[in-house]
Amino acid sequence: MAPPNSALMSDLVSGATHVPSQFVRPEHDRPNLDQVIQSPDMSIPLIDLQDFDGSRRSEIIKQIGLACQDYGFFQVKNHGIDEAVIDNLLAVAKEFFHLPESERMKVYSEDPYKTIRLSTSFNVRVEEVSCWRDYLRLHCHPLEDYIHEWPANPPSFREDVAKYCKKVRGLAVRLLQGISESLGLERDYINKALAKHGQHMAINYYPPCPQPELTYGLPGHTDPNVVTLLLQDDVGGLQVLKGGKWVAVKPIPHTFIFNLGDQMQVLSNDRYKSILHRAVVNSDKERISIPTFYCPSYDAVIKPAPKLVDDDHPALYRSFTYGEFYGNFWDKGIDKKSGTSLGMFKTN
Ligand SMILES: O=C(O)CCC(=O)C(=O)O
Repeated sequence: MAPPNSALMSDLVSGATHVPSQFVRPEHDRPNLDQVIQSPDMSIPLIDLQDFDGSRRSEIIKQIGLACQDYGFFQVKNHGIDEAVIDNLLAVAKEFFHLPESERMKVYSEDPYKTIRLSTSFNVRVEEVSCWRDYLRLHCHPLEDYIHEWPANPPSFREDVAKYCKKVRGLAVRLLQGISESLGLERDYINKALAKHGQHMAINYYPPCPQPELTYGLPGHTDPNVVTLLLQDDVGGLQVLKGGKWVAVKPIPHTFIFNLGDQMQVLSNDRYKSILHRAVVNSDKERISIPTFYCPSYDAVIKPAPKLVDDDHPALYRSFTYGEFYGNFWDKGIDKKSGTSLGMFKTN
């Protein structure tokens, strides 16, 4: 075992045969893994983006609209991002988490407002039970403002991550156009509502866990941003709440999982919802997942799209800046969230 003063959970629990008490969830808040729906037929829709910018656009927009309405989650294939870009990112991410502790700790911080930081759990400053996760969080847009802060080790880290970030940003912008159209809004309505845009990435590292039924990689939460594009390796662990039941999302290589965040719920005036999801761990294998949180810039004013507000559909949220929302999200901590963090922004 590593010395008990290791800040990162992967160092603290290395070689552990039991889950240390700070990671054990109270009995009413455990994953109940035997009740999770594992059937691929019950999982989230898989949308083929082939010819999205051509002959299949209206068909795909219909599929996106249905998936947003019924699930808040979907997967995409034929998205146009090269497999090598994805494989290189997953490889360099794993390499980073296998560096010696002293090397990784160079970017450690518990301050959620830092634009680059390696940390552990969710927000160690406010939570009572820890999550079985370490994570590296990077701001990625505009790239030239942040890339110099990123780890210089592994040597290809900056190049591999930057290539991926640029491609994923392109995909996010295209999908946001599709979502705008699915809501009957102008194609660029949502992209314009995000002002200068923000893009954050987390590289989540979940080591194997001797007692996965006692803890979470991440407990149920919604994402604070507008949309998330999640890349996961081949291990699996993401579960999505559907009809009151947790449904496992089996990894499909080189696809992305796309989910709506709290800002989309506001912009769409609740036509689309931000859905609870969680990450569970397993006893055999380490797991990497890499969400890209696509977001408004902090100064963007978020409110329901005027076209989606009328006498029958009054505005359900007041206007607020994303900066106001985001500070509240981190300060609350993930355990205290029941559903979204949107309560204080509702009109009644
Ligand atoms: O690891 C996963 O599959 C989910 C990650 C996630 O929900 C997050 O980082 O917010």
